[in-house]
Amino acid sequence: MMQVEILGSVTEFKQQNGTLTIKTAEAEARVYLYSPTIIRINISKKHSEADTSFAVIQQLLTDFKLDESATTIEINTSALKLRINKSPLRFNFYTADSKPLSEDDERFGTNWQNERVITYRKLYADEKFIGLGEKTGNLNRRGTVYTNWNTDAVDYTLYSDPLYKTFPFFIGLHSGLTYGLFFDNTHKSYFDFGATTDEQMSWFGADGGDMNYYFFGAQGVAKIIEDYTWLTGRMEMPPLWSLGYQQCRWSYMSAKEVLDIAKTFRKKKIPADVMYCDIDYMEGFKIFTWNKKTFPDPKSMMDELKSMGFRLVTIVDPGIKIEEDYQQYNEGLANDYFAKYPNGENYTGYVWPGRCHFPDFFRQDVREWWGAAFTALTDAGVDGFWNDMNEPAAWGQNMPWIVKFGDKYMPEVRNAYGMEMARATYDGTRKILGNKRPFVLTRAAYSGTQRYAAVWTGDNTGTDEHMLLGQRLVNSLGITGLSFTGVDIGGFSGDPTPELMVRWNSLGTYTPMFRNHAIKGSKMREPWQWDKANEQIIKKDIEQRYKLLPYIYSSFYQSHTTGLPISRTLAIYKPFDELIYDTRFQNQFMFGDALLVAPVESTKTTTDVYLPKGNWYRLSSNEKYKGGKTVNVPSPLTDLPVFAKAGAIIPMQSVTQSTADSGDGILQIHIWNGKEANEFVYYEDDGLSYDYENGAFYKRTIRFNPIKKTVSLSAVEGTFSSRFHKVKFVLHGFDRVKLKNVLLDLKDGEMEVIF
Ligand code: MIG
Repeated sequence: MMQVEILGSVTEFKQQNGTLTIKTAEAEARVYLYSPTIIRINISKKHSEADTSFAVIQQLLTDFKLDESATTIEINTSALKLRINKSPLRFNFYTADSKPLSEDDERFGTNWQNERVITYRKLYADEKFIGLGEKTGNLNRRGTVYTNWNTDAVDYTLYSDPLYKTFPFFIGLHSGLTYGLFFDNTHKSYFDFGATTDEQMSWFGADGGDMNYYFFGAQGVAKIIEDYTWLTGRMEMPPLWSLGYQQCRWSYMSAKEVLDIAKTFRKKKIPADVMYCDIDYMEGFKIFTWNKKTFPDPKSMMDELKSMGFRLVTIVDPGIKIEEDYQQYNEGLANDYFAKYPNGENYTGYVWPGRCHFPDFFRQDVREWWGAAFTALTDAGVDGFWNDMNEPAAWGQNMPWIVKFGDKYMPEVRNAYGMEMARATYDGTRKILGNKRPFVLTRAAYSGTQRYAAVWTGDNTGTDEHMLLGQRLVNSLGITGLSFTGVDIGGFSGDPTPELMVRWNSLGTYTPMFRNHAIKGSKMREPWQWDKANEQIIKKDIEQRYKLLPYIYSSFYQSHTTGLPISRTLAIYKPFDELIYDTRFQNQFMFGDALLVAPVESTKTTTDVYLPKGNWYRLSSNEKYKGGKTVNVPSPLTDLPVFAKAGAIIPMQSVTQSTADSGDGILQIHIWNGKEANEFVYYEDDGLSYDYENGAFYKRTIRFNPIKKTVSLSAVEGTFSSRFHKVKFVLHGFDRVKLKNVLLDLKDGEMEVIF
């Protein structure tokens, strides 16, 4: 019979070295403070000696004050109150002025069923939940259950769970208050947001490990994301080229085909930056090899691509083919680098190359070995690395649970395997490329993966519903610290209609990673495969992406410094506005600070959009809308509904053919009329190197002041010289302005113009 143990009364407690230790007959709880808004609780029957985390990169504070009474122990910070009830041991969080944020269920709190550990929490009547990253379903997760178990979710549906990634982090919203909770546990884990409890409780737990969670008490969704990404890390500045248009396919079968596609982009003057090689560039799917027949001279292919301003991203899978003369196999075998059964035999599973062993990415020496092998690709000039199949996937899905990674069994750390592969890839290629930024893309991930890689949402399908779902996945990934995200534009499986392809590309303009990809055997997907008229619309969408790059790059800088995502669910701004959770509007998002995007099916030529309070301008027409209500707007295929917020400041440029193209040197600063002053941090650097870490950036604040009727640029910070030498102010929605399309020299000192 299952052994159930519920936390009972405190028998003793002590505070030492920043740790409050509390004992009961069942377990030991440890409480740590990370900041005034972040408290960690770790409850375990048997604490492991090494307190390690894949996700967390911050240290605890060594000192905090306790207030004790006969029945409670309290930790009070400037922002947060943790009241610990002694009998039985329960953990209840409040704001500093004692408003409940999140409380244990009095009856069950934290408990165990054998190794499984669960915490039951009180559910508030108006409580909503957002988060968990890449999860299907609605923006508001109330009333649903989810499992985290990284899975190769081939042909996933609108309801599939789990998918590829694990982010055990959610934000709760109730009574006008916000809190966050990160359950840092890589075992198979579960979240129930009040689905099964007669509206009494929410709960979360895992098949094993500790009840180890971080509680975030900051007020405001954006603040909680800032805290969560402070704890688990933020993305680096991406290579600028990875923000351009990316053309992928399973597979471009030869160097000739890759080059032909790249040439066609240039011939047709459709901007693009990135080509991809999927698994067929390899010799028999052997990682770190090139097929000698179809890719006879990778270096000269790369030279030609580079001369056209293209970069290449190549795929790598974890499975290492068992084949005698294959270097990776031999080295892995000789050095014992593969995942094993407990008797020491290497685990064998089937994937693309046939029988394979799997690197044990949990070991530092294995990660270094893997990372160093990328010279096979970088020597030719590749600087983008796509990590697929790292859930890990093997035909038939699960590896036997008795396989070991490092000193752990598969079920204990499965959810972090993909992250550790991405880490190995990132660390290795960063080292090889010297001062150049690698681009790493991964399918599986765990909290914190944003430090190493961008992610995409795997094998979606070419339907309108999947396009909308994809947007929710991207928006939700943004809540969990993953800012650099994308979906297969057009849908991986199934052939989209031309209309859907067009619409999806226009949404791609406003997706952090703009990448077109499709399954083997599907209709070709490049922009010119959809008839002349459609090609022109797609071209315009891609051009729009390139015009917006100064704004997008600055938004990535914002994410790099604050953790705020690029694509932001409206729940970040208006968490207590009921309408944003309405299933008609839940896919809408802010793209950066200034733009509201309303994804809409390809079949609809008009659509309802919810515009939050304030004034808005349709980006395509400058038509003005009063917010705080739903509006019905035209949504023809040529014009995705996108709105600039009143007062918006958006730096743009003229169309370029790639990010390697230096353009016309004119920075356009677009401003939409508004009653309130606004500012935007403009950021630029070389887009390629790590010199920005040593001050080689170009940063200035753009200010709009409607009272003084001025637009100004603060003096330049940083040592980098902008690639722009002129500035043009473009004003939208103003009745009469003096300043009209004046071209000024871009000076480093403070600049101010009156309009
Ligand atoms: O078993 O490399 O999600 O993007 O094109 C399929 C081939 C393996 C799955 C990836 C997809 C990729 C495909 N891969």
